[in-house]
Amino acid sequence: MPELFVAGEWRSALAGETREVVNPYDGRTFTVVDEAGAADAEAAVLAARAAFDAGTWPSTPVAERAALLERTADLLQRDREEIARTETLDTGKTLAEARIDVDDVTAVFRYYAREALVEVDRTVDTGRDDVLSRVVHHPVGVCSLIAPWNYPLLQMSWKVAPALVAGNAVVLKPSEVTPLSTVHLVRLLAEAGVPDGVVNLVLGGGAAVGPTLTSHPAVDLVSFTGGLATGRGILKAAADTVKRVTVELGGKNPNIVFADVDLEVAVDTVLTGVFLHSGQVCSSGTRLIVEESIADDLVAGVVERARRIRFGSGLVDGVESGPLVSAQHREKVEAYVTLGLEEGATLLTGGRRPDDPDLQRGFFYEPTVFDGCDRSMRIVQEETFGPILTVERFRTEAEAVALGNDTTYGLAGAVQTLDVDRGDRVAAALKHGTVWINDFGPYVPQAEWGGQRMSGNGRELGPSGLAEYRESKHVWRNTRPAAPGWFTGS
Ligand code: TXE
Repeated sequence: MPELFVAGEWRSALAGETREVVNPYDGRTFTVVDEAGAADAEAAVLAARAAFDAGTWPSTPVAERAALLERTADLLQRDREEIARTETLDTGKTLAEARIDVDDVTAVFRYYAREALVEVDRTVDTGRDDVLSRVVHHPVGVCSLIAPWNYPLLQMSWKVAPALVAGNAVVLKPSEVTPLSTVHLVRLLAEAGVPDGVVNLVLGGGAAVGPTLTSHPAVDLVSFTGGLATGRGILKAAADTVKRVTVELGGKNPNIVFADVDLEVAVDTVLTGVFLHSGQVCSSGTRLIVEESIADDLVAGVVERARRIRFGSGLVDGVESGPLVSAQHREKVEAYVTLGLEEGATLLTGGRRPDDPDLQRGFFYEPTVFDGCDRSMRIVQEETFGPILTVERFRTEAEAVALGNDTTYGLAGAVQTLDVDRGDRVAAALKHGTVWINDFGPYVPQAEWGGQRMSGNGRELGPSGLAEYRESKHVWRNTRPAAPGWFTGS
């Protein structure tokens, strides 16, 4: 069955092109998918435009649109194992993580099914008894939803669930590296009864289909999650037609640890924060900022645990970490390790591919810890998106906060301390879109997610994540029309 979905029809690419999808565990091609080009992207955009302008979806009662999300959530759970397996094959993550992803995606669909029913239209008191004034909301229109490869289905769900329930028509563009779970999702949306043209899917390289999705005049909104350089290009591409744009561009996230913590808990929190999914997480806790008096002990604990992380196929029980997503991405991570060494950081562990003969075909990389880092280093400032922890030390709370904010990014950060007041003070001072106190990583669909500064614009999740997909309109009704009488001509 072909994998592009346009105007309610599964199609092959117009130019007949295909792409091999590689399993990062063994470097083997495990399936081939259709590869869209610019003409397919244009067809998808026009199908969405037609569905939005002439179709019934934008005016369908919100309760019916919410019901479609609920049905999709049920179908996601029906196919949970199959989708999780697909995600593991495609990304290399463990099946346990992939199952959690499917459950989180389901929760996002259910959350927006409920949240959409919350009344946001309102009556305005103008101070005049001859006027009825209301602020009402409409869907924005045609939305291009562009997702990355680290959480393919999860990040797409943060976009597609609110976009649909708000009444928009969408074009989905998953990463060319990990397209399969999104194909499955679109099949489920079709099965759940989404009208033709309301959901369209193009697979393909960003350079080939991206410009159409981000600059076509028929597109009203672009929501993008991915790298900073690509995000900048998208903001420019969307500027000519002044589209609404939301971008989530990753981070360089500090994990600040004070000396009063329980050391074992802190070691585990730091380890999970940075090495989960091999650090391929936009909110990964890649920057350890630790109080000097416990730094040696904490770092020694992290190094010891990092060396024991069990690698392998994500499909095998007991495996704790998979490979990096692609050969190309591993090269990027390796280049950062080389840079770290050149910059004078001290390599405590990792910094290499594992020796295990069973792992040689895949894109594995050992968890890496660099001590002796400082904020002038690029390894401390730039997003490596790999299993690399840098260690900086501090003496005072003010110094810790200054270090935590010394980044051009602002996606997430954390503070570990048993002093409640200090936890609150540091959380208040950190300029990041999410701050965890005594934790690292959790999120819920009800709470906004997004970046400050160069981590991006706009928010996903929570009520704000729905508001992105709604236009507001002020409707002023004069109930006793009378001549304004402004110009008398005399
Ligand atoms: O991402 P890209 P890449 C970071 C991470 C990583 C770097 C590059 O540091 O090493 O970004 O990763 C589509 N118009 N993050 O190259 O290119 C592309 O096809 C429209 C952070 O894989 O940003 C894919 O669907 N779309 C991050 C999506 O953009 C374009 C998650 C993301 O790809 C396009 C992943 C274009 N011109 C990587 N070019 C996070 N914030 O979580 C590409 N795309």
